[in-house]
Amino acid sequence: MANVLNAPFIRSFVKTTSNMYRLGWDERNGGNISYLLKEEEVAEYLDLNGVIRTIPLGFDAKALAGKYFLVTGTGKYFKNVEEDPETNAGIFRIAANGLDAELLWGYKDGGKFTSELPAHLMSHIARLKADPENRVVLHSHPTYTLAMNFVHELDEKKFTHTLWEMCTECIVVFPDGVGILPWMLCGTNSIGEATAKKMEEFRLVVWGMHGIYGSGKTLDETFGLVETVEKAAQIYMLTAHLPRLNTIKDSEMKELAEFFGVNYRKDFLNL
Ligand code: 2HA
Ligand code: ZN
Repeated sequence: MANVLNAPFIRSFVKTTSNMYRLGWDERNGGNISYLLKEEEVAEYLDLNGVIRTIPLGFDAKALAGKYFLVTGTGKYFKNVEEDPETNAGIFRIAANGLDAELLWGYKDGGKFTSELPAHLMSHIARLKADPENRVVLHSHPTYTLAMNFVHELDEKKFTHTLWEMCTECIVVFPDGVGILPWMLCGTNSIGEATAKKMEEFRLVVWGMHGIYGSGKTLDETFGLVETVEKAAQIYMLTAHLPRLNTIKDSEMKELAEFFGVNYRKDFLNL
């Protein structure tokens, strides 16, 4: 059987965690990623009957029973995934009862999946209903997005509108806008349920004064979504205290969305 460390899904996972770390978005153990794998791609590298351990999930994920996930480990640092993926991440299947993770690879030091697994799996359930091709959920603490949380109203329309105004391509990249949750205790089923509810409508969800969740079909696409929000937030934070002489007008954003044929949140523009 081929070495799983050479699998494209591990290579792209490692590359993503390293990029996020180097961008300063995932200090210490900040951030987590879950990647829904296809059974046939896992079977190329791992014995599907070789369950190493069974780990209780702590919530009901029956809607995902039999599905395979590659997920960062709890307490683990994005910085270290590249040099030792097998300790810092794991691959598991959701058991038929929907209540356990059946570990097939990883968490080598006896560890387990991220404490934010409820938010991840509940978001996967919500996103798969909106888009059957959705495979990635990622959480991060991007610097400027977080800074913006402290100085900008945490209102979905106003926050999205400000981001859209900051980069010409924003309305095309995330026409569905950004959902926002108020500050909440993290690592709980409650924040997981609240995140998943927002994910029914948005691929991006800000956790007030904490960070952001993004979802998408591939790691690149999902990373790119968060990267685009972060770039817009950076422009905002670099200019918010200066007199604004120019802006991208709502009529221009509409023109962009129509030219690129994206289904944008019309109620987030003031036309
Ligand atoms: O896993 O970012 O929200 C570390 C975190 C918790
Ligand atoms: Zn976090």
